[in-house]
Parts: sequence; C-alpha cells; structure tokens
Amino acid sequence: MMQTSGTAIDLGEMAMKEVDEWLQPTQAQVGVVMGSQSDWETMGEACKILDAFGVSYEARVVSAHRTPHWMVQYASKAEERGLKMVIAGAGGAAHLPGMIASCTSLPVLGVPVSSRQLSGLDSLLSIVQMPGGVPVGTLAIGPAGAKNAGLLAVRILALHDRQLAAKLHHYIQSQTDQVLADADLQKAK
Ligand code: RP5
Repeated sequence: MMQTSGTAIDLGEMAMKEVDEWLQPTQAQVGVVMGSQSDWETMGEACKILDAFGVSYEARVVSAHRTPHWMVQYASKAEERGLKMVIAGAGGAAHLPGMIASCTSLPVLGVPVSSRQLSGLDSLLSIVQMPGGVPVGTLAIGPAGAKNAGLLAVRILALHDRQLAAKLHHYIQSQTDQVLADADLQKAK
C-alpha cells in the first residue's frame, strides 16, 4: 500500500515485489521503457539493435498515466541504479519520455509509437514539443524511430567504448556496402 497525498493505491503483493526489483542496482546500460505492452512490437526494434551490439538493457512497461508514481520512482532512481540513458516510447498522449526526462539528468531518447487514431502524429507532437530546459531527443514515428533510438544509444555509448565504436563503424560500413551492392537495378532483374 502506498499513501500519496490522501490517495491510497493498493498495488498488490506481486506488483510491490516487481517494483522493488526495478529499483535495485543494475548492470544494464540502457533502460527501454514504454507506456503499454502494445508498444512492444515497435520498441522491440530498439532492443534488437542493442542485442546486435551486445549492449545490456532492461525493457519495462512504465506508464506515465496508468502507473505515474512508479514512473517517477523509476526515472528518479535510474542514474543511481547504473543506467546510462533511457529510451522511452509511447503513443497518443505520449507523456512518458518527457516525464522521464523531468525526473532524471540522464539522456532520454523518445520514440513516438504509431497510434490507432492519428497514426502517431499525436505521439510525435506530444514527445517533441518539450519546454526549453528539459530535453528529449525525439526520433521518427514507429519502428524506424525505435531502431534509430537503439543506434543513437549505441553511438552515445561508443564515445567511451572503443570496442563498441569498432562495431559501430563495421555496421555503418556494411550498410553502405549492402546498398551499393544492390544499387544496379538492371543487374538485379
Ligand atoms: C499509451 O497509450 C501507450 O504508450 C500506448 O501507445 C497507448 C495505447 O495503450 P493501450 O491502450 O494499447 O494499452 O499510453
């Protein structure tokens, strides 16, 4: 039971246990959080990149609207737990990335998840229009944005990790080589 200015929120034993675990020190470098399980299909693209580069991460549902108190705890403890940055994805009234950024000084990358009603334009505007003083590095809507959030996280971490920087250079070179190898469209016929 957590008491918050007159409101009693019973989170149940299971939830308490899980949340306790979330607040322990971690070896993970990146926290990948999203507003709902329904965001996972998109946010999984960020995790695939982190997996490919061998960057450790934790992936959690942390909702700004449905679990606001835990969101504040997660974000305010992120740095002391050992995380180096947070990738936050959300759709619709996507307040999660901005609120996470409000509660930590770690870099926060925001991914607008495509919404059912407005195809993610609502998510994009909610995430990108932060007030001066509270930055969120906002990526493109949807899977490409999530993939690039993973790659941007790798680029930031690679500044202080030579091995990771070498993998990154290799990745970029392979991507270029692949495009050039497939560039002759008549040959491909
Ligand atoms: C947001 O609401 C989530 O980030 C998600 O993109 C959207 C819809 O959530 P569900 O209704 O699918 O749980 O908070």
